[in-house]
Amino acid sequence: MASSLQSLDFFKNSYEFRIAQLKEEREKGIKVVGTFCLYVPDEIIFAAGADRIVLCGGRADTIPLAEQSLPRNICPLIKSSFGAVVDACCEGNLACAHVPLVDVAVAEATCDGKKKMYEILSDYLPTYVLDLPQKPGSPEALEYFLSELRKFGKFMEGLTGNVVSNDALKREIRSANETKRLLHRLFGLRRHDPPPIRGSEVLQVMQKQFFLSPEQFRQGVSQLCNEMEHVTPDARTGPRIMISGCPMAAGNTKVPDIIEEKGGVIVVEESCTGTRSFWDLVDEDTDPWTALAKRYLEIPCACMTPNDQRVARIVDLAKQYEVHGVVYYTLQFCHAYNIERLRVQRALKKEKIPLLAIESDYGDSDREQIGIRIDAFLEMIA
Ligand code: BJ8
Repeated sequence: MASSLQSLDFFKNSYEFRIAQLKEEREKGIKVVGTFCLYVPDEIIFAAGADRIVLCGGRADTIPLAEQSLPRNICPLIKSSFGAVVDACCEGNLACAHVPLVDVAVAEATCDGKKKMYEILSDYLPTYVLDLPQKPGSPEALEYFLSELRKFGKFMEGLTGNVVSNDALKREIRSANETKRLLHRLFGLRRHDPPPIRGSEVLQVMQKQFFLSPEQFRQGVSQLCNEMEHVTPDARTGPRIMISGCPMAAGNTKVPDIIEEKGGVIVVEESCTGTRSFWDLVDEDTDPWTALAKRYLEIPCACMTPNDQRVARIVDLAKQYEVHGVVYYTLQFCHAYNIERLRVQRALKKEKIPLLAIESDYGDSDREQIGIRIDAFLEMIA
């Protein structure tokens, strides 16, 4: 489906210029960090004078190579991310052009699959693992995470030779908050009925959030918002849908595509390629390290326990965006999001908001079956 929003071309055509920019930076000696997760603060990376690029895999074609080393029955995001690195390092096929540009991968201790994959990844790529408290609400968690962030700051100083000063950190916090405010503007426009942009289009934008530089990303989002404020939206009359669950890394658009093909109108995503990345801002008026630690511990990721804030956020978003139903999306073998579904489902049931659970991988073999289930769901909630 061709979009009427011209500003989306900026994101579609951004790949080559961003890769060229990173190559140039490396030639000048600027270090580039690869990341896999929202818990790794960009603010610290940029404050150290480095750049960053996302390494999360959303493509199916890197999975067979990964399965030569990893079990088949683990999450496709883990396999795809790993396969892209191995491919680039060993086969020279460069399935992921990001990998050769990266000096170090900064990973994070989230789910078991990722943690164990990172151990093997370090055979191919220098890998630093940021530890995370698993009970973010406990009194000791903030202190521990603060010490982890400071350690990471020291690591970045060693990598780049630059000091991570409080001033630089505050500057990067303000910059990241500016991006978050812009995304609030974009998502605010989606509350309209009908919304001026499709969910699959927003996903393409959000997949570029940790690929482009902050300035480039803001430029694109700002142009897009300006255009959205003036276009007459295409008539979209189907049920308003929220997607909630696992992130959809670049290359993975299957479920939103099917929802829209079937006539659903996606108005918001509660995921790391949706609201989770930008909903909460970092306090700009306090010690920057503490402010970062507090904000990052608030990320409502299912790897944490308990994760009440996610359940509350989903209900709140469902009301704010006046959704008729929630498609709960789990990547195959992601136990954290899969198990947490029950609590989400119960909370939504109290509000009389129906939920459809979809568990899928990066293959196409279940497309038809997912289509049938989504069709039935949309019919039920229409
Ligand atoms: S903050 S959601 S990006 S950990 S890899 S947990 S899908 S089994 S990606 Fe994530 Fe950070 Fe949390 Fe977001 Fe499940 Fe797969 Fe693990 Fe995954």
